[in-house]
Amino acid sequence: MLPITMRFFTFILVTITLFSNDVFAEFKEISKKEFLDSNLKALEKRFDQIDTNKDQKIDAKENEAWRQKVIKARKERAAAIQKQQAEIRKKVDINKDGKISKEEIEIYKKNQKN
Ligand SMILES: [Ca+2]
Ligand SMILES: [Ca+2]
Repeated sequence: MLPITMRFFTFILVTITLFSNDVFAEFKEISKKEFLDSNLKALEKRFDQIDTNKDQKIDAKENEAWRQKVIKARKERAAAIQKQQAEIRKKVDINKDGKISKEEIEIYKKNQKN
């Protein structure tokens, strides 16, 4: 792959990531207490999700089940991103030769702006 194509797909990937998570959703400021409190809540929620039998302990079985769940979610997310990338690649590759030319990138960018 040409470096420019790689840069382009990095750009697309970043764009997808930014629009799918509200990474830069209006952020004002947060105090240390607010930060810790919100993270503590998130941690507590996470604990409750892992502790499926609600005995207030995480045993090896629950830990492994959670680990598998996290791995599965990551794989699904990676597959979804790959699918999105493939779809974009298909759209960009106007002449369907399986390669992305500089011109095709320029046309795609231009169409994105409109
Ligand atoms: Ca438990
Ligand atoms: Ca092409």
